[in-house]
Amino acid sequence: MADLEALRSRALIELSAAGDAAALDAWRLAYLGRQGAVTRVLRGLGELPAEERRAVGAMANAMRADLEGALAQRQTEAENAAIAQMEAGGIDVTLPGREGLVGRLHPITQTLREMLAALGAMGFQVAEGPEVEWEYYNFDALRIPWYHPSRDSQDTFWLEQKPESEKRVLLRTQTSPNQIRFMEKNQPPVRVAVPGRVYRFEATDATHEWMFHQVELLAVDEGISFKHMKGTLTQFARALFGQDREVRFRCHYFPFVEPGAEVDIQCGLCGGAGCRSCGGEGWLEIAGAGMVHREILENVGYDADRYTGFAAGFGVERIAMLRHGIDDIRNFYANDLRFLRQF
Ligand code: YSA
Repeated sequence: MADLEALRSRALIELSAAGDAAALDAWRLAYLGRQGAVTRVLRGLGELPAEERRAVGAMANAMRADLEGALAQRQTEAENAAIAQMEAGGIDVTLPGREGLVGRLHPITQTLREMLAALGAMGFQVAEGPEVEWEYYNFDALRIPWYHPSRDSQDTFWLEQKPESEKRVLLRTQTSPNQIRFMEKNQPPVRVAVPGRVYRFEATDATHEWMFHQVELLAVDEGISFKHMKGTLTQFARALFGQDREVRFRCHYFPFVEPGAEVDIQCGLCGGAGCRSCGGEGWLEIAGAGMVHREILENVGYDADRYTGFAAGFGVERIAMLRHGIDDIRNFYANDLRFLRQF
């Protein structure tokens, strides 16, 4: 019993010296833990003669209860001291904690991925091409020579070059140069989708940005006709907008296709009746498309008597706007978290 008394006073002295949570926990393990000194005494009670066991047992149990109480009190004191120290250092511990910021995919990245997933399911592989492009691939190889009026519709960011350089470099105005790049390196059959940023030196408004994204589609094989193009593009549009949405094709001129078309989707807000969002038209343009011009197939070395193909270029921002009911394209790149957090 004298040993117990000595153990108790040693434990209390050490407890009063333990100043922080870590030291208090070490003390708890040393005395009250499974291998702690007090626990060992209690476990050894069975070895004592019966007449001593009762008195020593009562004393040891009382000691354990006292030490547990003393520990709880010291823990509260240590916590209060830690809080006081933080407050003295200018930290207000009553403020609610800060919520961690969780990142998310930009709505254009989300839309782009959904478009590529739908195209992947239809058998298109994905390829990429450079944003800084030769004038040749962006224009000339697509039958748009320097004097061609359709260059005007794609005002261009030209890159500064040394005066002696003969070949001019630009920021691509469309993803169509990748039709040429892909066909130069691959033989038919071709089914490829090329996503990417494009740049046009034009004033921005609710539906026009100077930097936006396109997804280019190209399919070349034996026997491909306009009906394959209509079927594929209609199925793709319905995968994005729902099976009930009407898709229409309007004649349009692009120098690198013959015949060419623009692809419209029925306005989801008015169902085709005409409203503010579709400019009263009832339809919204989502892509340019057409049958790849024979000369283009020949220039990349394909046998144009054997192979035919179709191509299309979709505007990703316009598709994201239609899917989410967004009325101004500039929202995507204003970096306003209130807008971006909605997706
Ligand atoms: C046409 C025929 C093909 O066989 C293949 C592709 C094409 C598309 C062609 N290369 C092209 O760029 N046509 S386009 O100038 O009409 O743009 C295609 C789509 O990009 C448009 O339907 C529109 O959705 C989007 N777009 C065009 N200018 C934009 C824009 N999106 C945002 N801001 C702009 N300034």
